[in-house]
Amino acid sequence: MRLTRYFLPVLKETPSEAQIVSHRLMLRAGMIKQASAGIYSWLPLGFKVLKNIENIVHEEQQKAGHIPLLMPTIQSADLWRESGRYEAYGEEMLRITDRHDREMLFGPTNEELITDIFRANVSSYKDLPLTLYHIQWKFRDEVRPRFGVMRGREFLMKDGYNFDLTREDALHSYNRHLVTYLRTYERMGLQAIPMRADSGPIGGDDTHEFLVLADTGESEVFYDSEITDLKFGDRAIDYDSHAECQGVLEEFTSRYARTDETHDEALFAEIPEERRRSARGIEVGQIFYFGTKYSDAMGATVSDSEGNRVPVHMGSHGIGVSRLVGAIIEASHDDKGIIWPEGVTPFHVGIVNLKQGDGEADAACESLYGQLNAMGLEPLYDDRNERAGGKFATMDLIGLPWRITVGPRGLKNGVVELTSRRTGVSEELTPDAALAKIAAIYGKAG
Ligand code: 5CA
Repeated sequence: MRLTRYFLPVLKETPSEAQIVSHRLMLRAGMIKQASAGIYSWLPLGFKVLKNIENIVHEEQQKAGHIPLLMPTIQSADLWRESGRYEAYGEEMLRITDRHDREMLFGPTNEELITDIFRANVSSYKDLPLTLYHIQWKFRDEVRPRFGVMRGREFLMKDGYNFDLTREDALHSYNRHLVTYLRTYERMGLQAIPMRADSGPIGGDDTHEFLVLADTGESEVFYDSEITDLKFGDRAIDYDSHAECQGVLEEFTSRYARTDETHDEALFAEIPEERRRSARGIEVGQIFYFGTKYSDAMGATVSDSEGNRVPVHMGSHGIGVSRLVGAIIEASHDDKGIIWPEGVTPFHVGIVNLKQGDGEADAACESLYGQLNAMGLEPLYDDRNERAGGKFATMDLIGLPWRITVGPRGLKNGVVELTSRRTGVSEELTPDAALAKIAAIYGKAG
């Protein structure tokens, strides 16, 4: 993409309404625009990051055998009456009436809708296990929408639902989701710690929230510092193996880590003092096992191997897709702007032409731009007639992890400059060597 042909409305001034750094940077970098309280338009740069996050979520879910579908945003109130949640959900639910006076709602979550799909189509234990998920907009009429996309009213969520014959199988589904979540967050450059939490309006006893530690987080958390040394990494996992998934759950949840809702001072005191930590965290996901709560209420049964009708065991599992954009920025920025992890960056590399209109500089930039595109990478070429300082400031603000700077002086010696946004370290390299290095970073053939 050439910057002169893109739509990147960066702001020079720091917006006064934004209280936390991710909100400020998302507005300044032209990623979002508020449409009304807690509701945002995703401008091109923000939309690209959102899509990258969605793609990682899709890939990791499908590796575990979970099946994507798409349910609507608007749901019928009748289904929610069946589960008993229509009244119980309270003020957070946006209730709508259509022209025939039928009561509808903008879905805050989808347990009812998915259970209805299940009961209409599945009737035998032979069709289990089954996990269906989607990535869809939700609406929760939060009392205090704030911090930009972190606590929105309209927000994008991945929500997945498992259907199993037995409690044991459903707990395996729970564990399997935990593994997929660890992998998903790590691919986004995040450490998200599973913590024992409270299940709230979704219900059930088994639930973990995934928290990214950050001073601006809305949750208060307590944990054993040893937990921050754990990494899933690129180890192989057999998602069908109950023992392997259970092993990962034990590894990642056996140390003390709880949100304030379930915090237990006495247990916490048993950890050696130097390892006790209290901090703040951003909740980027939550997994639930709630057994037969919805299948009992809504009659979602299957026949077991002896022909008896039994209610299915279920759980639901959510990732805050739009919140993650803010969470990643909270975890990765400096005073100049955003620093995107390679896994989610909106463009792989920026090209800065120090002297637009100089024949050699223009030709070198065009050549780099063409070759990067040919490799299947997306460069952002700053081809504006701007001062170098302005171009650097824009690149630093929007946070591309790598920048190639091209100027007549370097070209005389046959070199360009390759700079890491994270470390600030620059190297002088031939254009070919710079391309080879970028190709290697992103796993492309140079
Ligand atoms: N049905 C279950 C799981 S599918 C569910 O709704 N879980 S949840 O309530 O925990 O939401 C899942 C994730 O969505 C949360 O962990 C959080 O990351 C994100 N989320 C929840 N509310 C908001 C909000 N108001 N703004 C942005 N993200 C949110």
